[in-house]
Amino acid sequence: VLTFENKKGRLNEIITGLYCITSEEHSKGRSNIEVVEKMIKAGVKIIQYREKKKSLLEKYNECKKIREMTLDSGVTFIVNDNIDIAMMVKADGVHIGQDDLPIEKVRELVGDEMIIGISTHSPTQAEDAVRRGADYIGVGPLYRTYTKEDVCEPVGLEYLDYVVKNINIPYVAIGGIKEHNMDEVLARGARCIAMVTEIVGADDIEEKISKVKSKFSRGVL
Ligand code: TZP
Ligand code: MG
Repeated sequence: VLTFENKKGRLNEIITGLYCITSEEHSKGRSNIEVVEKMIKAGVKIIQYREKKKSLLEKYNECKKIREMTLDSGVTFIVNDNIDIAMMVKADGVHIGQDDLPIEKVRELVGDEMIIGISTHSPTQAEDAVRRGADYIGVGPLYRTYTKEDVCEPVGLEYLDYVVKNINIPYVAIGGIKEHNMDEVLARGARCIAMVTEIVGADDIEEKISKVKSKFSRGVL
């Protein structure tokens, strides 16, 4: 099982392939835990816990469980929003947004070993994230998405092009990406793609992951 220490040295390898994100409200009656179980079974290598509808205690308990599951299977585990929970369950990383605490302050809290990812929507935000010490950035939403409560307009694929060309930390493309449009994202140079509803809302999660997986070159996942 990998530890934080060797993960940070392998970020390029870790932020690769399909990056799965939870959302119980889009999971067709399945629990986050059930969904994560299926993701792991299907061979997903990085999972983010993102849950906007539950109490801190519920989220903490689910993250504790998912930390156990991901450690057992060597899957990288990132917690969205809650730095406190990420630290308490010893997640591999935390994912924050533009309106969260400054990256430098988050770094002070979590230490050098934890992965910090931040969502970005423009070249300025990407450059800023790199300067402030983010380990990877989210790039999007590339397409229209209804998953985020505060629906943000698509940033356009040109922003992805900018990142591919100019940003030298790992990045994950996100927002409205599906099995049917992911080829376009890969063709523009993305190596890591995040999906929420395409995976958690699939009738057969494992079958969907296997189809998506086959679209990544070399079948990496
Ligand atoms: N950040 C930017 S878009 C998005 C997040 C969390 C939601 C993506 O969800 P989906 O279902 O993959 O479009
Ligand atoms: Mg957030």
